[in-house]
Amino acid sequence: MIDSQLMQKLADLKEEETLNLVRKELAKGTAPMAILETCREGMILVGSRYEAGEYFLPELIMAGEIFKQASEILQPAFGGSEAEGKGKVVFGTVRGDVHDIGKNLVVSILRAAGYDVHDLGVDVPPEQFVTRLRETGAAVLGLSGLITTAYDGMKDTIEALVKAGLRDRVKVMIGGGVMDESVQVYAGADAFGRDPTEAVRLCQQFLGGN
Ligand code: B12
Repeated sequence: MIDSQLMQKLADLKEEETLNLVRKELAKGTAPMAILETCREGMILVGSRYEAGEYFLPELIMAGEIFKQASEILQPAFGGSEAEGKGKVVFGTVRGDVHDIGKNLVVSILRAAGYDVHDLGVDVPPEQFVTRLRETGAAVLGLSGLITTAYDGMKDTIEALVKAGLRDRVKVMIGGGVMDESVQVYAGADAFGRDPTEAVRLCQQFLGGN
């Protein structure tokens, strides 16, 4: 059982205590993905406090910093080796959205699982995805988004793929805080994934291999 304090300490922005709890859980042998999930729940609590007017932008930034440090502590535990040649994936946060903590996590876990990931960063315009898909010949596109305006960023990106004649050879998966199956349908994506494990499973499904 993960110490329930972890989620709470992160939500309360107690940096040192949060990071110590992460180290303690790792030392106890708790699965890194479970620790990560508990941290993510802490971030959701931060979001609720922001919505309720208890937290403001500086608190969101602080929470982001703590989460980043926690994931750096967890990173080596995800193991794996890079560029095992399981296939190419282009990834990015869509236009209008600058959230990248979740995206970065998914990217590093996909790399650890052996995929060659081309990360385009945040606020990526549709044309940039098209260009990189052409250059790399990647057969999978991962789109991340955390704000509701990202729904259209995703839709526009997929429409750009259609216009460029790439849609038939590129599978598109979406994810991020506010995304779900209904956005998948709205944007015209092939799949929605809730977390990095699902991203890996989808890549296996799209590209074959284990
Ligand atoms: C930290 C944070 C910020 C930081 C981001 C720092 C950074 N470098 O990313 C800063 C301070 C910059 C920020 C800015 C803003 N934010 Co903000 N932010 C958050 C917060 C608290 C946490 C997000 C986070 O990192 N979560 C942790 C990660 C690990 O989770 P995740 O991103 O969901 O990713 C996981 C999965 O979703 C999945 N996943 C992610 N991507 C993908 C992709 C694929 C393909 C797959 C399969 C899976 C997958 O795997 C990840 C790991 O498990 C959320 C609250 C929340 N509930 O999410 C608000 C939140 C997202 N922000 C919000 C808002 C409103 C804003 C601002 C507009 C605020 C403002 N007034 O300026 C700006 C946006 C500016 C912009 N244009 O983008 C709202 C969005 C509301 C909405 N419905 O649109 C939220 C929900 C807060 C709230 N409850 O009101 N924010």
